[in-house]
Amino acid sequence: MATVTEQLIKPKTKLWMGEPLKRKEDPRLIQGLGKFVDDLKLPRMAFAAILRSPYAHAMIKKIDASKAEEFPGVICTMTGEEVASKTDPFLQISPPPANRVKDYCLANGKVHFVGEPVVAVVAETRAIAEDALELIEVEYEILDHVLDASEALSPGAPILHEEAGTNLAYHGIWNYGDIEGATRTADKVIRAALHFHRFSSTPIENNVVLVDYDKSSGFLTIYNNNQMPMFCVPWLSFGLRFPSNKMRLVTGDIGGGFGTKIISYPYIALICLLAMKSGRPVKWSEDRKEHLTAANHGNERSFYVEIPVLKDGTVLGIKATAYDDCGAYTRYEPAGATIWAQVTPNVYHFKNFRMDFYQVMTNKCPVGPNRGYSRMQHMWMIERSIDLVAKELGLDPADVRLKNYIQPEEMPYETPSGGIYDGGDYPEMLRRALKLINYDALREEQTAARKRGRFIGIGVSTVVDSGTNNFGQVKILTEQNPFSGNSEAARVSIDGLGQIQVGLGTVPQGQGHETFASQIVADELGVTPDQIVVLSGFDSAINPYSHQSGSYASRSAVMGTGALLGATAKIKDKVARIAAHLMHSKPEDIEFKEGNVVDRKSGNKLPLWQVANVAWVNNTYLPKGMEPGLVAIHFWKPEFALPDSEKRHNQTLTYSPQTHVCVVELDKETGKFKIVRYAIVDDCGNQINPMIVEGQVHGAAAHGIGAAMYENFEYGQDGQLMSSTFVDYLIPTALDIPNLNTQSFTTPSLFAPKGIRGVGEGGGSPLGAIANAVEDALAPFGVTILDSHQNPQLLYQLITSGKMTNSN
Ligand code: MCN
Repeated sequence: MATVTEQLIKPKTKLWMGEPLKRKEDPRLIQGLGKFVDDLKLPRMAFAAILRSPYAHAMIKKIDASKAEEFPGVICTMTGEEVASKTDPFLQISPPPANRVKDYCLANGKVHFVGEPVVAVVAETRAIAEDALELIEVEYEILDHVLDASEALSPGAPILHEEAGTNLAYHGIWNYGDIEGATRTADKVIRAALHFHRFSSTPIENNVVLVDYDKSSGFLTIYNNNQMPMFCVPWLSFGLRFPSNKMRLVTGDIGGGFGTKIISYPYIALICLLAMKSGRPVKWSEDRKEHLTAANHGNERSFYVEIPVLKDGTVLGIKATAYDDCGAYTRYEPAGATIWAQVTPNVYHFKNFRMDFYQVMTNKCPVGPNRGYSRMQHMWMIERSIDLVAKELGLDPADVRLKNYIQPEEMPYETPSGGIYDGGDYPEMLRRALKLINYDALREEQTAARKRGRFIGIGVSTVVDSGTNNFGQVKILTEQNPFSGNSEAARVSIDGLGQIQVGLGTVPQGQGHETFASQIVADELGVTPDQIVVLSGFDSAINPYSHQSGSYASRSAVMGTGALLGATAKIKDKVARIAAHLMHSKPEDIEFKEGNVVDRKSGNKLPLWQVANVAWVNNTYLPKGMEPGLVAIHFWKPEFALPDSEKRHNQTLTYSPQTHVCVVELDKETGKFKIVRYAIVDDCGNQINPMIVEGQVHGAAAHGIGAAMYENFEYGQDGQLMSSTFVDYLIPTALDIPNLNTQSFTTPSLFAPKGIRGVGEGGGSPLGAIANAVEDALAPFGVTILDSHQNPQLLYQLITSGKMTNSN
């Protein structure tokens, strides 16, 4: 092991940013040394289990938990009635009347979807708690239910929440340019009814909560795997009537989140109540069926689209009505009812745009953020529309894209809704992606193959995905919403031995934040990344944070870097002042190089650790009046504005394009298809760690491929979720993911620190590329793809029945 001094004098020959360093996290994770919440065992720990609604919509007439309470090993039970007497409904961010919805952590008087928590049991073991659930008698009066967003708005539809008096969560109109004029002057208007299906993310680790209530101090320590823990504190604090300054939130390693762990606050609140009631630390670990049935799904959305076009393929605009199904409670919604606007009009130039957006509650699992949250639905709709235009006009879909792309010289480009794209060269990305699959030769091969009865399809999709959202968007819903902008925190310290430690608020779930943070700080302090310890996980008692901290919205690389640069700048400023004092030079002449602080004029230098030693313990050498210590915290925020009266504002800081080209071969005898080639060109601006970026591009692609080909939450007429286990809810294995031919293309962000853009979500691009490829393969059959889920059974029916679309 190298001594501190040896480590610090390692020569730095290059910038660490941009190096494909192996991830610091991986040795621990691949050796099984990661610490997840479920690994924690506290003395006297008890276990919770949850009885859930078997019905989509029903009144709870009576609950008798007495037999469960008498069951040996059971400590206590809790019903919705008790919850309602001890807590307030969770804060709603919808406008009235939907904000009157009463959302408690257990159903109170009524259930609204299959899987809604009804009664909780705490017992000595998980098995006892689960067995005791079977002893609870609940009498229900079944009500009519509604599973479709449009139907839920029709007169006479069952109302889910009487207190709101409507199933409408939000309705808004976005209207820019002159879409009616565009429609009048168009050579053609193409119309389609498109449906984006319900799916979600399936992190390897489900939700887990462990709560320890210390009666003597009144502190609640909440161990959980929420990916935005400090954001949920206000919800918990108001709901539980519990002071936020007595809550400590701790996450360890998190086994993936992908958005689904943004809103687990009803469960967190429930376990807090159970810990307080039982006087014991209580742990609850969600099982897979619970996760699939009742955690949260992605937004399901139907679109009625009109696209006015010129004969040469110029898209003049898009007019659409959208019905978004947010399930039984709004929770994080209706944020998704505005967030799509971040990336409309995707990468295209059209200025005329009208969107009539309805978000509606139905008797299905509530939705929540899910990788590509609310934007991928829209970009899928736009990418499908572009292909419909090409088909209708007999043009090549790649040419239609090239004709309509925003051009690099127009950057920064302002979209109709006020988004300011921060750079990019979409035409060049497409050219590169097409080259990766040898597009021209492939088109010839396709024609020849068709003659031999082989059906090859090529699908292109270009998306621009937002990173670092502006929460000001929720002011569109109601100005009362008490949050806007975005912010992140970092702490950098150099201790008296010269050892560097970094704390971040970003709460990673596998994205490699320890690694990227080390690279950024190493460059600033003139040391090597292995000399920097970045705290893993998150602990509100230790890590710095803002209430917007967390890993979501592909923000951590940008926001984390902003905060890290601020904190290191403060540290460097102090080190420079101390060093200048010691070397009789000027702070502005001090440089950080190879573990030393160097006076660039005289060439004199001091090891960084010696300056740190003076800062902490040898402090009589400090400049007169200087505070000892070397610790700096910085809060960083982008300069975001609020929406204007027409909902215009820059909704996110970075806009990362990705172009995917998918080639499928489809078997007309079965409707099954396989991906035979897949190319991706991504641009996330300057990369901190290209290896992590490539991993993220692969991960997001796998996610989208799974969604397009396998994953689908299907409900039966009775409101039961039919795909509630991995037997029915298919997720791809590594073997199902084709070889991904990836290439990075870099145009630095014009606005973000160090020219970085987000990369973590990928924009759901495979959904568009695969739908377009399948339709292209089926061109000889005249089939139009109107659904985002490509189910071979339905495709086979289309081929054989002469029906022309796969819409439901
Ligand atoms: N990075 C980089 N250079 C850039 C941009 C990013 O090197 N220009 C690297 C950084 O190491 C960073 C990683 O890529 O840690 C992802 O960066 P970023 O796009 O900022 O995304 P976040 O770290 O904020 O992670 C959130 C994002 C989202 S929104 C989802 S959903 C998602 C995703 O990350 N969930 C994930 N990727 C995931 N990966 C894993 N393993 N697990 C999840 O739950």
